[in-house]
Amino acid sequence: MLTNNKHVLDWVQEMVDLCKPDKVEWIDGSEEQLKALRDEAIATGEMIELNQEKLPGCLYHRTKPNDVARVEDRTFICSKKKEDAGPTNNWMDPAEMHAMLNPMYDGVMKGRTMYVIPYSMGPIGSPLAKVGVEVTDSIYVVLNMDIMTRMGKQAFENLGETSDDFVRGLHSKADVDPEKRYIVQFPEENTICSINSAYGGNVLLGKKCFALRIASYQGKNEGWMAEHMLILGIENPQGETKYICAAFPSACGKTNLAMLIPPEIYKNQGYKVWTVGDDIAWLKPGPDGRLYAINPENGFFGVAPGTNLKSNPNALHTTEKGTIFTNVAINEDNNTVWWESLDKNPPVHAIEWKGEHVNGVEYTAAGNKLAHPNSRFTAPAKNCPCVSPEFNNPNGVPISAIVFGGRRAKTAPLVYQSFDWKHGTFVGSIMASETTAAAAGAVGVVRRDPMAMLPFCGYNMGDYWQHWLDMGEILGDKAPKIFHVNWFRTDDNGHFIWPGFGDNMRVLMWILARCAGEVDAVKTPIGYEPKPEDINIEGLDGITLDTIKDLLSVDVASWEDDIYRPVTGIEAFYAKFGDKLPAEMKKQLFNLKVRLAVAE
Ligand code: GTP
Ligand code: SPV
Ligand code: MN
Repeated sequence: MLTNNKHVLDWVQEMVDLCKPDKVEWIDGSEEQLKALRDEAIATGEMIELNQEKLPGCLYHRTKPNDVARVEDRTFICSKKKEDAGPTNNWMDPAEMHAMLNPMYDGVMKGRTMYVIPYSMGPIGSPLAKVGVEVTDSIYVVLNMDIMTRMGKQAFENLGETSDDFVRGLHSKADVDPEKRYIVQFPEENTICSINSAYGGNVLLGKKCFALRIASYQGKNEGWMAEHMLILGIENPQGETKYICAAFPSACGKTNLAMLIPPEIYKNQGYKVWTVGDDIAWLKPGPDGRLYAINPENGFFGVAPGTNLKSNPNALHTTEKGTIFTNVAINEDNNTVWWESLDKNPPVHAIEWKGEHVNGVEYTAAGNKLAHPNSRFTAPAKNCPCVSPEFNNPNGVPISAIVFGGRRAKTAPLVYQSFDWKHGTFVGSIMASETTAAAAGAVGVVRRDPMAMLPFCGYNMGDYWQHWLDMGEILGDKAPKIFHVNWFRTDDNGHFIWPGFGDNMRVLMWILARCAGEVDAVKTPIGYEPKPEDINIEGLDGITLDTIKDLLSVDVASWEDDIYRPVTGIEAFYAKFGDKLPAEMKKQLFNLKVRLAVAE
C-alpha cells in the first residue's frame, strides 16, 4: 500500500470486495514494477514486443474488432436529476445504474489481478492538478496510464493523508462484451465505472472520463473550465511566445495543429511552435486576471493513420521510443509498424490490425485498410521534439486566443473572429462537424458538436454555455479573443482546398495579429474576417488571392439552411434545451438571423 489515506484505502477495499480479484497490486510507478508488467503482458500475448533496435521500448496491442473506439451510445452521465445531464447525454438514475452495474462487477476479477493506479492529472504540485485512482484488471491500461498521466506513488503526495478529493475509477475489461459495455460517470460522486471495453478512450479513465466529463462538472462548480482543446505556443523571432487553445472534435486535427512545423517563410524568420497539449486543456484565471491553461495529460493518445514525415514529423518522431501502438499494422519483415499514408509502401508481409497475415500491397490495392482508421499511438510527451519548455509549468500558460473548428465541406469559412466573448461562446455553441472513426457509428455525417464537447460534457450543455458566459464576465477585457477555423472546405470534386497542416500557421498568424490589434478585419454577418491579402500565401503552390477569397466566402443561403434545417439545424438543436438555454444564446441566434437577412 502506498498511502495511509483512509478514503482511498476504504474505497479500494470496497472495490476488492466487489470484484474479488485473486491478487491486488498497487502501482508505485517504479521502472522495476513496470518492466515486470511489460514482461508479463508480452509472455501472455496481451502485448507484442516490437523491433527493439528500431523502436526501443515500443509495444504493440490489438483490441477486439468490436472494441476500437469510444461508444457514445453506451456512455452515461448519472447525476441525481436527469435535467442536470441534459438533452445531449444518456442518463440513468445513479442508484439504478449502480444496481445494474454491481452484479456485473461482482466477482469479475476472479482469477485476475487488480491493479491500483494512483495518478495525477496535471503536473505534480500544480494548483490546477487533480488526483485520480483507477483500479483495473488490464496491464494494457497500467502501461498506457504510465505514459498518459503522472502515475505512481508521488500522485498520493498531492492528495495527502486526509483528503477525499480524488476521482474514483473502476475498470474491468470483463468479457469485452459489446452488449454489456458501459462507460458511466457519476459527477456528484466523483466516480467513473467502465466495463467490457479495453479501448483507450473507454478505459484510460484519466482522459475523457475524468479530465473532461467529471472535470467539466468540477470546473463549473469551482470556477474553471475543462475543454477538448490543444494548447500551442508560437514564439516570434524576438523570443516572445503567445499561446493558443483550439477545440476541434475527435480526429479533426488537434494533434496535428499542436505539433505543426512552421512554413519556410516563418521558419526562416525564426518563428517556432511549441506543444503544450494535444487534446485536453484545463483553464483557470490566474493572479493577473488572464486565462491560464495546463495540459492535464503527460502523453499523446494520437490517431496513427495520416501521420507521416510530411504531415506531422514531430508526432512521428515522438513515437520512436517508449510508445504503445494499438490496432495499427505490423510489418513482419522487420517487426515494425505501418499505417495508411505512413508512406506509399505498405509492407508485403503484413499483419493487418485484426491479426491476419496478408500481402499488404495486394490487400490495400483491393481497398482494404491495414491499420484501423482509429488506430492510435500512446507516446510520452517528453519524446516530442517540439514539447514546450512550459509543459510542466504548474501555473500553466496564458492564453491569447481560443479557436473553434470542425470538418465542414461547405458553410464555415477558413477563419473568422467573433465580435466579443459572448458572441464567441455562441460561435462555439453552434459548431458542427462531420463524424469520424474516433467514435463507433457512421462516419462523415454532419452533427452539432458544441465546443467539440458533445461527447464529453459532464452536465447539461445549457448550463455549460452559461458557465462560459460567466467565465467571460470574470475575465472581462483580459479574456482571450475567440475565433473559428475550417481546414476542410472542399471543391466541387471533393478535394480539400486549403493545404492544411503546417500551413495552418498562416491562419494562426492572422489570429495573433488580431489579438495584438495589428491588423484590420472585414465585418461580415457571421463575424470578422481577414482581408484576403492579410492571409500570407507566400510560398504556397496553387493558392492565389482568389482561392483565399473563395475560402472566406460566406454563403448566406447555406448559413440560413444551417440555422433552419429540421433536426440538425441550430434552431432545432437549441430547442432541445428548453429553459436551460441561456437567454444570451437566444439573443445571439436572433442577431445572427437578422444580420444574415440584411445581407441577403
Ligand atoms: P483526437 O485525438 O481524436 O481528439 O483527434 P485530433 O483532433 O487530435 O486529430 P488529429 O490531429 O489526430 O487528426 C486526425 C485526422 O485529421 C488525421 O487523419 C489528419 O491527417 C487529419 N488532419 C489533421 N489536420 C489536417 C489539416 O489541416 N487538413 C487536412 N485536410 N487534414 C488534417
Ligand atoms: C477522442 O476520441 O477525442 C480521443 C481519443 O482523443 S479517446 O481517448 O479514445 O477519446
Ligand atoms: Mn480527443
